[in-house]
Amino acid sequence: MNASPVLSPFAHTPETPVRTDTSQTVTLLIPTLNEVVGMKAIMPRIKREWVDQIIILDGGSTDGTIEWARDNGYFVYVQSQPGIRQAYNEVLPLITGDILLTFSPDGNSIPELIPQLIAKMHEGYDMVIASRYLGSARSQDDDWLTAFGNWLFTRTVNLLHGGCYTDAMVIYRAYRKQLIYDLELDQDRWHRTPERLFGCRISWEPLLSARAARRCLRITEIPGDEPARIGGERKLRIWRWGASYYFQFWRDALLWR
Ligand SMILES: Nc1nc2c(ncn2[C@@H]2O[C@H](COP(=O)(O)OP(=O)(O)OP(=O)(O)O)[C@@H](O)[C@H]2O)c(=O)[nH]1
Ligand SMILES: [Mg+2]
Repeated sequence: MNASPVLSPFAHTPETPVRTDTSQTVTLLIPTLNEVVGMKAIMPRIKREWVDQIIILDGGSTDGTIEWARDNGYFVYVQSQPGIRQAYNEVLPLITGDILLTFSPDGNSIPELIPQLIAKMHEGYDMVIASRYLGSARSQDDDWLTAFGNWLFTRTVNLLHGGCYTDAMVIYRAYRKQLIYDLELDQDRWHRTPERLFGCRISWEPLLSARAARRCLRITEIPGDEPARIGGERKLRIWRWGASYYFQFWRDALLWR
């Protein structure tokens, strides 16, 4: 029996695209920081022909992640500055795809959803999110605090920036690379103050969600369970990152055009 399709909360917006354009190329970007256990389990499930380019973006792993990836034929870029946003910025010139698909190899992202994300992008969306909370999708990685935080931040983005997200925070998503420039995600000035205030380095997915909604871009979500992390250690610094993202949401609501 076929399950009925889960409609994205964005599905009824006037911007819903209908065309299918498969000419846009795709780069799969996989950030890693000591994730060799996850890499060994997850990477064999990714078919290389699904995408046009795969980049392993490493933060200086010392557990054999880099060696394993290179031995298995993956291109690895090792960042020189700490922080995941800094890593994204460094690797930008090497990204050849029109579409960027960010993926966590720690077991949290289900590889088999990659073709669905790409197919949705080819329908003409600017961003497609693999939501952990859409329909029957669930996170097995959440504890009560991250579950509450993800709910609160997603609600905040929806209220302040006019989004319809069920998951504004997840890394597992595809978007047009051009959005990085159009939404000024690559500009240090939008991240510097919260990073200094709260003493951390943040990523840019939450700001991308807020600004894409604010600009009324063509956004949709598909349901994507989040299995538990495999091996390695959590890098997320809940309080510092949370405070930084909250700061960004409110500042954007007041200042960002
Ligand atoms: N290159 C690089 N990768 C990083 C950095 N910090 C985290 N990552 C990797 O980014 C991927 C996504 O991390 P997240 O899922 O956001 O963080 P996490 O530590 O897994 O935390 P939870 O998923 O909440 O358990 C993982 O493969 C991490 O190893 C970094 O500074 N540089
Ligand atoms: Mg993770």
